[in-house]
Amino acid sequence: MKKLFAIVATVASLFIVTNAFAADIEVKDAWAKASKGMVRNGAAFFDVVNSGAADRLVGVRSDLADRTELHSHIMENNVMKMRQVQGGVEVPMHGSVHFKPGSYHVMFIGLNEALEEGQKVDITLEFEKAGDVPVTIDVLNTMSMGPKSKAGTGHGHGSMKMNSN
Ligand SMILES: [Cu+2]
Repeated sequence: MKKLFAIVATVASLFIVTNAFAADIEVKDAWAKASKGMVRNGAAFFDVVNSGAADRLVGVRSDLADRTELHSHIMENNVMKMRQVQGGVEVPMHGSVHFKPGSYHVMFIGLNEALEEGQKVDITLEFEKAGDVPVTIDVLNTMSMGPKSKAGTGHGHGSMKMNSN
């Protein structure tokens, strides 16, 4: 009986710890560009907001494409190139990281199907401490600059408002 209690307590504490980490990471405003014609690659963007200790985004996976990778853009000989991120992306304590065009992005290589405007697709971000964080992505028109121009509302203060009643 004592042993059973110990196991239950251990499982319960693991559950609490896992949830505490996951709750610290919030992924907002996730969007991707709709595919054009025969283009088989795509990119997704979002904001990672961390209300806890420093963490690291170490991977991404989806079943949308042959490969789903974390990419960044670098300037090389005055040419913008993209590279797969090595070693993950640091998410600072009580800070945020913005995945946006020309910067960090999630890259879909070899899309199984075109990304259609208005569609929602799912990916999973893998954090070193928070673990797997599922993210739903809105597919937008390629002419859009992102969800901000679409929503027309303030940005980034949603969770603060929720705490202030
Ligand atoms: Cu890329």
